[in-house]
Amino acid sequence: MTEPIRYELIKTCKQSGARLGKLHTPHGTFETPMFMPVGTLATVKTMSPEELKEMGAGVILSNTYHLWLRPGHDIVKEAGGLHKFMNWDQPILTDSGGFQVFSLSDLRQIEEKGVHFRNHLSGEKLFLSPEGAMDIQNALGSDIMMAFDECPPYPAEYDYMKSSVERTSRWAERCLTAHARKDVQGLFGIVQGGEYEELRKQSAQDLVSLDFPGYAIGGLSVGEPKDVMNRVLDFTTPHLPSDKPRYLMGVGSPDSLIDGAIRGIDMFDCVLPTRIARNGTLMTSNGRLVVRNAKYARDFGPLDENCDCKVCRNYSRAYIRHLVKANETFGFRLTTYHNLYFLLNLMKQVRQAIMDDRLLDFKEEFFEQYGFNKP
Ligand code: PRF
Ligand code: ZN
Repeated sequence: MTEPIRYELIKTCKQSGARLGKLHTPHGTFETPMFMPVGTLATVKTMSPEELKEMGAGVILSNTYHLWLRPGHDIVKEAGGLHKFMNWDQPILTDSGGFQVFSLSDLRQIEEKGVHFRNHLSGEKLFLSPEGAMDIQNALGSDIMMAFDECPPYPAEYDYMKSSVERTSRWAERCLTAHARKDVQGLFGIVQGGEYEELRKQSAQDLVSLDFPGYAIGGLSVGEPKDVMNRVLDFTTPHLPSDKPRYLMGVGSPDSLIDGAIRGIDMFDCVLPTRIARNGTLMTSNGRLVVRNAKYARDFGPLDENCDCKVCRNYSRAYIRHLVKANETFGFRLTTYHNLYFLLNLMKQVRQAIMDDRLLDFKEEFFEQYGFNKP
């Protein structure tokens, strides 16, 4: 049987240790490190698949939990799978629903078998298990499926975290057993363990012994300080095999993308660029810009003078400010397009810096201009 997912390591940055690679999937190949735009409900909010391709998005993420609730994975399957349903013929990764159950629903109750919780829309009682999450993702037909895990809050007690990690490992094994389309969909394991070195090591070793085609690092970007996240990455990645991709879940701020790449991360996703775009906040080479601000009312320059995206080439801050303030849909399309382009372009620069063995220098330059080095 040929493996549906194959990671190709191209080179390691001599200055930082970051990895330049390619991930081959049944719907094509993308370069890594890569940022994956989030299309929760089978759409990257306000963007068409054509626009996503045009801006260089090579892979998108969607969500098991949301598509299960609406329109229902049976309907997506009947359409011919998620790629056909949404007219996106490139790679798709689906998150398992584990994290969404914990972040969106209330009244959840965790058992060995799975999680009982209430639908965040209707209040209806639901149950999701490792087997259920595999069944839904098999129906969606994503290229990369994620194991059903528990993402405990930060901070969590050591003893709770230990039992949670052990359960997440047992769930990962059940996911592998339940996964019914191993020839056409890859399944990634998710390392948990919070801030505890011993538990991260245990979690990584448990999952690596199950031999997944890729590994995610979950349970980060849940409110911990940045140096905690960097430290966890530093002591976790050495336990992951270098011939498999590593995916840092739910991380999308420019500084964390660079810090993650430096620590050997290959894939990232986050709602941040698309979510802040819809309230008028832009990522620019000079830091965040809140375009609703009165000082932009007569600013006829581009959102970012260093950006060559079609928004920055054609529309002004004053115009976009007007649209966003008037709640015009087109304004949100423009801000979303620019923010996604900005992060995809940042990752392109990161890949080039790895190629040139200068990612630490690039970080210094980028942080300086973005304003992270300011007191
Ligand atoms: N697990 C899953 N999805 C996730 C996370 C996780 O821990 C996170 C953590 N920030 C984001 N998305 N399944
Ligand atoms: Zn732009």
